[in-house]
Amino acid sequence: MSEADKPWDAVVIGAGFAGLYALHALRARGKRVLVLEAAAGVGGVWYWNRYPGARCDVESLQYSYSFDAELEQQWQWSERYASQAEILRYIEHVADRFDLRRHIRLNTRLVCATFNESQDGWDLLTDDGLRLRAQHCIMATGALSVPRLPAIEAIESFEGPIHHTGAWPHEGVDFSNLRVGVIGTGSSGIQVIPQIARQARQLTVFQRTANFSVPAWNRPLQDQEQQAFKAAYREHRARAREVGTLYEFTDKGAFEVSEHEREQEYERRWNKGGVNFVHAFKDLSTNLAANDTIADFVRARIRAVVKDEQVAQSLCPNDHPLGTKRICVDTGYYETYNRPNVRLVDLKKTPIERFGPQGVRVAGEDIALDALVCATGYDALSGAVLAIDIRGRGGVGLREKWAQGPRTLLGLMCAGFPNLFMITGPGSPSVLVNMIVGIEHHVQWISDCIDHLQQQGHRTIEATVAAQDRWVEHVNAAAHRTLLPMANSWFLGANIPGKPRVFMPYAAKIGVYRRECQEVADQGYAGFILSGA
Ligand code: N01
Repeated sequence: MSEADKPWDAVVIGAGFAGLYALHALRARGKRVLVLEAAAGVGGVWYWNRYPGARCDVESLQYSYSFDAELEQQWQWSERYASQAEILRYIEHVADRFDLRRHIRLNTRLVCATFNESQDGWDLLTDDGLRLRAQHCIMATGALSVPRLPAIEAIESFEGPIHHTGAWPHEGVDFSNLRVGVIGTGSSGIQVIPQIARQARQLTVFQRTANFSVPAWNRPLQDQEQQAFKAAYREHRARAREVGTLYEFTDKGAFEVSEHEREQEYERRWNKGGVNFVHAFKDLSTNLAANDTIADFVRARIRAVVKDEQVAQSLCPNDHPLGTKRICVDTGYYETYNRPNVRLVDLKKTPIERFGPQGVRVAGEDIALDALVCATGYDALSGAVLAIDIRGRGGVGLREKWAQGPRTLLGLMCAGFPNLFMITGPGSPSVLVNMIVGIEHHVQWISDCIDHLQQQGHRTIEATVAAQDRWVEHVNAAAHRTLLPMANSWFLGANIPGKPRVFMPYAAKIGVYRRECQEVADQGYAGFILSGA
């Protein structure tokens, strides 16, 4: 067999933060690795999400790789929260700096992966007919990478352009002088709405569920603060491996302080900005009465900003506790509704009846639109993996195995699918923590595991059904100790009609989870079968 025909030690699917680091880490350990990426460039979600206002709500100094001390010292972030363009520049820099591009095949979508039982490896087929064999297949496909358009009556008959925030045209979109509709008020909608409002002649926002949003107070990073943070990077990174993101955590419950102190604390955090706000008291995510106090604070803020009382009322979330849907972070979101060219349509009161060529009909009124923006989210967490026809032992499909919701061991592997790893898969903390912290942990665990298999002369590793069942129960129990399952969120698959409702991320501190993963490895991969000398 020529070198070219040799199976890859690993084929990684996706060239976002996860795929790039997996390539780097495995290659550094002497493995033959190839990355397949459907897009024409690296970057994953940061390649696709080019909508105006797109930026990360984890502070830039934390939302970055920790694996290379020189990289983290040398890269200069310009703002407290990095824009999509800056994050993409960083990812491209990483791809060049570590010479990753020569092992990335762009414009290549994996369509089918079949476990070959006689070879103990994966046979892969791409959309352009390329066939590959890999001993290990690593899904770095992202938690929020399958955009979802809304299923609204006759939407296809609309004659204007329809843009999804998660697949934004690279050349940008000029909304000047247009009548624009935006459907969706999650993190993407809340970021894009103020930007479009500044350009469009008329903006109509179609809101199904009001979300809680806190101000970002984004600003340029001062050299001094950047240097100070970088001087303590090792300590910061170590702490992030325990807690995910470096928020100000507290041991105090919301009712252990007076009402006045509680309000002052909310006020202080609101004025600092960002997701830190939701960590004001330790019981806000577990005690509904405590949660009501912070939710009331935000509702009062909305009423104070939005001048039209009815609009303010519609913007006040009232059907889920704060934080049970991903909290949004905004710049001037609520203020946007005071603009004369912005209108809110509350779909709870007046649902969309149907689209037509020129716009949309709502409660008997035709609203003319020149362009439509769908900030309608993703088939989250399991969607990207299930988009590939994956067949494990006996030709059984993953879609069949996950028909009642995703089942994994540690969010890393799935029984019946040997040597198939997922980075930040369902059943791991994934989207509940700083994604890059979760990604780096998984890549290291997977790399150690593959090394271990090779050193011990094993060809396969596979989760046992019993261990997987225990893990699924454990993940479910962790979610139910919190208020998280109370919202119809994408964490639960509730945004996709017909998707089984299972709380997918593991709601434990990442430090706890890391120790659980380490214990499994230390016990010779307890709960997994290692076989095939
Ligand atoms: O998507 P979403 P997103 N008719 O699913 C509405 C990350 N992110 O792209 O709530 C009308 O949250 C839907 O309504 P409802 C972050 O983790 C981060 O905004 O289902 N409306 C909802 O309002 C985030 O959580 C950043 O009732 C419809 C919206 O569309 C995740 O990505 C920035 C509808 C979808 O909200 C996803 O955020 C952006 C319909 N048929 C994203 N279907 C930052 O770091 C859906 N909706 C800042």
